[in-house]
Amino acid sequence: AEKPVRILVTGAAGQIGYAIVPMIAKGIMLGPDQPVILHLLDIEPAAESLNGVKMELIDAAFPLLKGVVATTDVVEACEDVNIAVMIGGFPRKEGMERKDVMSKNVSIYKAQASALEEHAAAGCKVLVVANPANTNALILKEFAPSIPEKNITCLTRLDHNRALGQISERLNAHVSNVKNVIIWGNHSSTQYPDINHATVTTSSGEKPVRELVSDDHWLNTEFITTVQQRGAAIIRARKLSSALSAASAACDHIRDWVLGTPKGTWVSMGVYSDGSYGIQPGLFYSFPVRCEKGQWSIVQGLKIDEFSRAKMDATAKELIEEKSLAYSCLN
Ligand code: NAX
Repeated sequence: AEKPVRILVTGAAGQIGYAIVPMIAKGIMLGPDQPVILHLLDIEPAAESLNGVKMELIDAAFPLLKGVVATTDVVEACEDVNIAVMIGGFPRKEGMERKDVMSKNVSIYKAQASALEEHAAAGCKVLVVANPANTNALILKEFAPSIPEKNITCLTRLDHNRALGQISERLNAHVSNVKNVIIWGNHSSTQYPDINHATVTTSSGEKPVRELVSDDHWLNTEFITTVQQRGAAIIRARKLSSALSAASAACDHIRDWVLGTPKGTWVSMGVYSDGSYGIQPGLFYSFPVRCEKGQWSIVQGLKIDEFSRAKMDATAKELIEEKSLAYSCLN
């Protein structure tokens, strides 16, 4: 049997945490043959609830689950982990300034970066889910200099999957036949969902989305805003933010990163910009990536028209502002 992989989930007593831990324990993240040990971290006020999650994991008798560490001690949580899914963070509460929320998250991600750097297993892969996801990933990278930047990413796969879902609904096509949408930029309402390279497999072969959805106006307006605002629409409907779809997307993100993207397919991941597509290096920005042998690489050479360029730059600009806000919280 394979050696268990140790997976850290922070914010494990929260909504997304509660949705993702059974998925991981059932093999949805790393496949049906890979045993796992879950490391669950939350903060002291949630300790009892966290222990309840551990009890339920035991009660579910998952064959792949070889152990559960539930703790409020960040060092214990990070010990020897191979994968870290960072969901814990400080939520924005009514009446709070953006800077105050940023400042709380900067201090959380600074501390957790150091714990990961000192205690995680070599080669640990990190996925930041907690908002502001791109900027939390940047802070984590800054304060864990010995973790290669290639091993730190943030989640935009939920936005990517939402874009697939909207095209699928519009065309009445199965979602698994839709591929190669792109989410560019920040996981926020400035993100740019781009379908210019997306295709749908039909009975007569692979067709561009632009050709099948002949309504360019819809693609250039309502489609984009629906994806950008989907999180808010879920909150209005559920009175709670997205959880099962976020958990599922986080599993998709890690699975594709570790096991590879299917041939001819790319996915969106927030990664450290190397300047590709004219995006300022030193930002965590969502790009189209392919993964192979546990490594992602940015898909190169896609043609970018003027419409896309403007939207890609607008979301980069927001990330530059977030970055300076985050840095101002460090002093
Ligand atoms: P919840 O408030 O239900 O859960 C968050 C949990 O984190 C709580 O149990 C809290 O006690 C814990 N926590 C707080 N500080 C912590 C710390 N320092 N260490 C460990 N745990 C800590 O939020 P939930 O709905 O689960 O969302 C979690 C995060 O995901 C939020 O920041 C949210 O904004 C973000 N999201 C990101 C998405 C993405 O696509 N990147 C989509 C979904 C989600 O909105």
